[in-house]
Amino acid sequence: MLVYINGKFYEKEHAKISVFDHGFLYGDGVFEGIRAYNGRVFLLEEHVRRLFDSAKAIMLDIGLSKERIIEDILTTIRKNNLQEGYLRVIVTRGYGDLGLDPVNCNGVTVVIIADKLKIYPQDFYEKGMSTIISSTRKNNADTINPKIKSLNYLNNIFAKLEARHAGVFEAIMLNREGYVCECTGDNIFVVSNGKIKTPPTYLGALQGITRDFVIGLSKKLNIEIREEPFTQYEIYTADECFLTGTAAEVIPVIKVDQRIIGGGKPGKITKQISDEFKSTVKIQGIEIYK
Ligand code: PXG
Repeated sequence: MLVYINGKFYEKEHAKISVFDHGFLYGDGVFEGIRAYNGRVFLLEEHVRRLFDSAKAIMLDIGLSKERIIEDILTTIRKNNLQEGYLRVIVTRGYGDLGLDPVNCNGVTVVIIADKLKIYPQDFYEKGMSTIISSTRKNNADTINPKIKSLNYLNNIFAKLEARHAGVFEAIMLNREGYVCECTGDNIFVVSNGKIKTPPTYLGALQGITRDFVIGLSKKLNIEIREEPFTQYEIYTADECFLTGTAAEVIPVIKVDQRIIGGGKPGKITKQISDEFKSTVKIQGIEIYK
């Protein structure tokens, strides 16, 4: 495997960055997870746009154009001969000293990794997965805004630990007011009376690229979809629930805090969205080997 670090490629065992990198010392950086299917990179421009927005929000100058990063991402996949895979782009404030002050950093570190990632067992996609509602609340949007895809994931990791201790793989997170926001690494949707709802991101959620794509798919399929605040009650009493994410894709949820959702089976609308998603990803995206 060849890993990109600041414009050069290194074998996996030699792909290393300094322990003085502020991404490592302070989580001072941003990242993206991107997917390639069938020789195409899915929604690459959207991911790169969000990467630049996250960087701008933390006052980090990536020092490369969007076009350059897109080219470097494609080169990384080509060098690894992949048709399918998961890409991780990481940009940190770079090498500095042990002080917190970003002024002492020497520039940015840009890393691109092309690998495989499977976060949930295949079984979950067919039978649905169980989740819990975490007692860890989302970071408030006026602190580290969850819209920034930053390297500070501790909050989400607390909730993930809670999920694993409860014997499940994912946890739903609420904001301080008790509104449903998202999961540790996925956005959330509920279906009631044939209508889909997902929380508005201003409540404290990442503007998921898959989330936005699924909103578009629902409109295309003429299924009513709304961005609307709701509480855990609307999840417990929903007909269907599903999660979306670059790694997770579209995954049905059939149990939350021991409450069975719908009939305990992936719902009809979830299946419709998931099928449409699977067929679209194969034909849409920037061709890697043209
Ligand atoms: N919310 C959060 C907090 C995320 O980190 C999503 C939603 C889904 O967004 P996209 O744009 O991918 O549709 C994410 C992204 C993992 C893992 O190992 C998950 C993400 C990122 C990195 C690792 O589960 N999720």
